[in-house]
Amino acid sequence: MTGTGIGASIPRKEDYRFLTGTGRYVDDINLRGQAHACFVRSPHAHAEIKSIKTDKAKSASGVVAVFTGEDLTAGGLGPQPCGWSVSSKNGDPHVAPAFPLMADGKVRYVGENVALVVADTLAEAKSAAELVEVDYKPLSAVTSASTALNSDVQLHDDAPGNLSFDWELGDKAAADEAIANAKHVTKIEVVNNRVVPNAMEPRAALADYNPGTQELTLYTTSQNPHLARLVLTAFLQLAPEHKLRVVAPDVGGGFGSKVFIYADETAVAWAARATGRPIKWTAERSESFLTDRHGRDHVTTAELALDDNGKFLGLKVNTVADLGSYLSLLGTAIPTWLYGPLLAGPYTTPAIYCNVKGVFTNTAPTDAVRGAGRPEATYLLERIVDKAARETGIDQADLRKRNMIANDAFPYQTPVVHVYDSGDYGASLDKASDLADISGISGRRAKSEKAGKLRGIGISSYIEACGIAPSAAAGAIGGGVGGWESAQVRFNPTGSVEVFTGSHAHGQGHDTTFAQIVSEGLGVPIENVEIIHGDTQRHQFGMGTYGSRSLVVGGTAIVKAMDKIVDKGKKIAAHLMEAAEADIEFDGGNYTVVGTDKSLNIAEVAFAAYVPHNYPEGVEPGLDENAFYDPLNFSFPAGTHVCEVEVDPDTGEVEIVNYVAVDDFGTLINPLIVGGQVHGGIVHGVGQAMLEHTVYDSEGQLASGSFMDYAMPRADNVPSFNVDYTKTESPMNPLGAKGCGEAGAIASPPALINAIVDALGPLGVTNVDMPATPSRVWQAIQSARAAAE
Ligand code: MCN
Repeated sequence: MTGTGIGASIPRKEDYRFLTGTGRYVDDINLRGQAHACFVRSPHAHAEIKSIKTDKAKSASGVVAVFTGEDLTAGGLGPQPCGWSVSSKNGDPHVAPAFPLMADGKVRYVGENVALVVADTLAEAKSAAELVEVDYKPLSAVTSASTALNSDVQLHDDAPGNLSFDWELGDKAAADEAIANAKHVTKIEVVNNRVVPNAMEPRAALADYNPGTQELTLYTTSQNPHLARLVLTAFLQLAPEHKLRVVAPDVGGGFGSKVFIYADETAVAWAARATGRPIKWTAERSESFLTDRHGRDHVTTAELALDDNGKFLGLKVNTVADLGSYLSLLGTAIPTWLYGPLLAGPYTTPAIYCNVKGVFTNTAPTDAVRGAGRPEATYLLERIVDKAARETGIDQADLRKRNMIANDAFPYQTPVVHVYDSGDYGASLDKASDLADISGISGRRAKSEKAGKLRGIGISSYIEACGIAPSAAAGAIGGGVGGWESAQVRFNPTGSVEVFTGSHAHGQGHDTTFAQIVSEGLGVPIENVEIIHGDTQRHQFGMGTYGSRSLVVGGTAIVKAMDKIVDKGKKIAAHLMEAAEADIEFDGGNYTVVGTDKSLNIAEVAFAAYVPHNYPEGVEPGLDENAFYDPLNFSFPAGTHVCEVEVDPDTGEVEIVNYVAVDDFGTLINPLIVGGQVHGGIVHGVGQAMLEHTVYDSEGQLASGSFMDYAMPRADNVPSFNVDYTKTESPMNPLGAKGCGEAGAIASPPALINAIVDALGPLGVTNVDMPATPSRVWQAIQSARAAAE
């Protein structure tokens, strides 16, 4: 398509400011008289705090104030909430120990907040932080969830065995029966490694209190400023909702880690009011490593039952999920409701059972990181399906195809909650297989062998649930908030349009794609459309951005508001053209009297709405409409990714030589942006699968707490991707769209690991855990060779 409407691959409007250094991030904002904050953080993973002495720090040069947890509690601030209730299989609610804003007599992970120092300059705040004297009594720590379940180390008195919940989903008896009667059962144990989200811009806060109006403004790096305000006011008692303004201006990436409002930002906001000074805090990279919410960290065993035709009969999954030291906002939801219901994948497996134990350890709390639960489900499923193909001797693509849900089976009810909206899973698999030339792999393998290398190819057919979430569904399974989104579409008198959305863009290109939707829907030039978000004072309420929801939920809210604008405009146009409303058609920005050449542009109608000298009786002036949209279902993007690797058996080095992604995101608003999201997602997953290794040592120190120790993927770790699409429109939203922001991160880890296992298969290797670093791959090769001797 040409032009700027839906389907046009236009460059991002926002790139001008990002590429010219004129973006406005929290740290770019400076207020008169601002002071600076530095946190004193626990150096111990587990310790009692016997005393905290702040006198020396308080009298240090430039210090404005020093606060501890006692001050915050005395100031009325509550503990940090967990926003999702999960029940154990015996019906007990999950155990939710208090998560204080600052350590309360005990610290439970390295980096936990112990005190806050505020000073005139950052250097003074840092120096004074060194003078805060904390007397710790170190305790033993436990940093692995499986160990924690049977450890003498107890993190919380109210969580015996460090267990928060023992959750289940599905039909255990049916899965057991399928396994008992199967022709073949494939068993697997997989580790889904812990990852640190590492957004380009670290978390930051700048808080400003106006004693005249009692208004507190918090500029912060949030993916959902309205939700932050809700948590700060409803749960943390920071301020009344109408007296707190949260602004998330340009935000340099989040990847899930900025969904939550953290203790640091909360403490800074409270301290600004307590001291009467604006206070700024920007996390340093090592603080981010220690204190941003981490993701994944599952150990799972599973069994897949197959009949003699390779049909999946049942799947049984047991997962131990590391929750970290405390329950984060969505910490209970990610390894349960965002994981278990995805275990059907694109397949017809009739009996599925999943058990998840959520466990506390002396590590940073875990929560949503790009994909959040869905990468873990997909990784397990696509690894076990691949293993089953090897064990049964059925071709990997063929085994998947035999088990895929048929095209005419939609809406499709899985045995684990979800009803899939639409899809053609076989089409993506076929297209990806062709593009990756799977059938030609033996020739390429032979060539690699001649060069002393091993070559392998891996498939990952995924499905994911995005567009979180239908409010009733979220409420029914323990969610604390609704999943709707809101929009306001406002015509200005001169014909430009301002669109306010509760979604928040921090790299996803909403300024462009949302403007494309509005430009097409209202027939207004795209340069006359402004997308406004990220400020609780400018837009009434919204649920923010996560779970690839912004287009399918937020975009639909915009469509609904536009519908109201068009309808109201029709009344005005009918009056101005002296015609019946029923005879007016709206198309391409023009209201026309059917069958005549009488026509008015929507900009003329907008002007009349604000200068209503000649105006229909009973119609309000103005052209400004609001809509709230609550989705009826999730949307279910799906696809197949194929990865081809070459492994150097002497060094264990893996090179990704080809990567094909075929995704179904329904209608694409902007294929250029979607392609970018797919690229970013794949690299995110490749990082987890090949490089990113979060290591806590036995004392609970984060041994991989910097970019020197934690390898993020770089451009030379990936090839040029071959990205393509299939299309089944989602019937769940008027755009027919499905979300795309997480798909790459969900699909790519199993594609890569399956490719490595395929390459090493001839040596007898059946498993390589993520991250498949050269040393791990080399070791797997050595062990296989030793076993073969
Ligand atoms: N889009 C489209 N056509 C579709 C689907 C989406 O044109 N069929 C466009 C959308 O209009 C939007 C973009 O693609 O401009 C992503 O849309 P969507 O899938 O709705 O995802 P969200 O906008 O809700 O973004 C959230 C998602 C998540 S959950 C994470 S994590 C993530 C991601 O997006 N974090 C990101 N992508 C990121 N990209 C950047 N640069 N930075 C992050 O932190």
